[in-house]
Parts: sequence; C-alpha cells; structure tokens
Amino acid sequence: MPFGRLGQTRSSRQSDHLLQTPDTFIRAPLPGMLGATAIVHAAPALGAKFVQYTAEMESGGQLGPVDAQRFLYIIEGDVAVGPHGLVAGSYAMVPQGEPLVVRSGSASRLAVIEKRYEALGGVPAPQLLIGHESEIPEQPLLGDPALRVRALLPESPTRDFAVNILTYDPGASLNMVEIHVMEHGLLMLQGQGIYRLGDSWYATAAGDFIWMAPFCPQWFGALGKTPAKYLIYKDWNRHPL
Ligand code: UGY
Ligand code: MN
Repeated sequence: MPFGRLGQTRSSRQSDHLLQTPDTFIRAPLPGMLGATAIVHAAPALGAKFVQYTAEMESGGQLGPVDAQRFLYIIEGDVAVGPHGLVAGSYAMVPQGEPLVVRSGSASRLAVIEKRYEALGGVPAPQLLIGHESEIPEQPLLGDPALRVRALLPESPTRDFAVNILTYDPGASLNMVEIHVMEHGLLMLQGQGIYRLGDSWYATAAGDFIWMAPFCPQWFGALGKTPAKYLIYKDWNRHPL
C-alpha cells in the first residue's frame, strides 16, 4: 500500500462507525494465544459491547481462553474446536463457561466474536452449535432474490446475538437506509461495493471490517462483476433498557 507512506487510507474512525481496511491492521497476540495473533476490530475501547477480531494461526496454533461466549467462523484453513473439525465456511458457537480448546491444523484465519452472555429469566442458556454455511438455506431479504441472507444461528430467545451472511448479486442493494438500535460488526468476505455509514459513503472491498454503532445510518450497494458477501454480527433478542 504505497500511499500509506503519504498518510492515505480508506480507513475512517468516526463516533458512530469504523471502517478498518487491511492496510491499517495491527497484529498483537491476546493472552493465552500460542502460535497465533489477533487483529482486533471492535472492542469496548471503541464503544462496542462485544469484541471482534481476526485470529491468524500457524499450524498447531491455539487461542487463549475467554470468559464469554465465543463465535468462530473459519475464513481459511482447518481448525479443531474441542473434538470438532472445522473447515473454511464452518462455524462454531461456544457457550460461555464451556472452554473448548481451539487449535489450528494448518495455517488458518478465523473471524472471532466474543460477548458475555446476557441471560433471560426462565430461558435456558444456549448449547454448543457447530455448522457450515452451506447447510443454511439462503432466504431473500425483504423479498429481493438478488440479496440473500443465511442466519447462521437458529432464531431463539436463548440467543443474545445473531450472526448472518448476506450475499448481494452485482447491482443489488439494501432497499432502505437502516437506522436501528442494534450495533454491527461486519467483515467483508468477498466482492466490493459502496457502504453508507452515517453521512459518508465508502468504497468497501473484501478484507475490510466495519463497526456500526447503535442508530448508525447504514446502506450498502454491491458493485463489480462478482457477488459481494459479508459476515455480520448484531445484538439480538434483548430489551434495549
Ligand atoms: O440485519 C441487518 O440489520 C442488516 N440488514 N444490516 C446491514 O446489512 N447493514
Ligand atoms: Mn443493519
């Protein structure tokens, strides 16, 4: 990224959003990591109520423990979560208090989302869930077959967050500017487009991360000749009080 030498980047940090592009990523290990490092994208220091990072692991690398729920999505490589083998496109939702060892079987990259569980009276806590995105049928979003959603976690009041994959055919867009109480952590997995965040429009491409604060105005339109695809977190199923 030669322009970085002149202080140029697409990254932008505003009070209600962050666009973090790969040229600005800084790697640092988190406690307990072995043969692994983290690019922290979102954390309470930013204003987020969750933590999201990309873990880059060597073959045989390991994540440290965490006192929180942990969602893992394998971007590249193969990874064991306890006795379960995960490949690219696989994901795991590990409940708080069930500290399964996460160990890579090859050089791997993982999207990791961690959040302390917010219990709901009378509702049992969620169980371990392992899946692969290809097992989840795509649903048109708001009736648009060019914009499809895969809900990776089954809808249930036990879950205090949702993680979805949205796929946009070239030219597809959200049909409205959304403004909502939920916050988002978004990792662009494929393709490119224009993201409106607050009152700004950003060129966005695979590899970028975006944090959207509660009530951040947001809209996306896909550009180019291949579909755009992103993994998106939101807090869910809990009263905003
Ligand atoms: O689920 C969502 O709120 C999603 N449609 N938001 C987004 O893609 N920015
Ligand atoms: Mn949204």
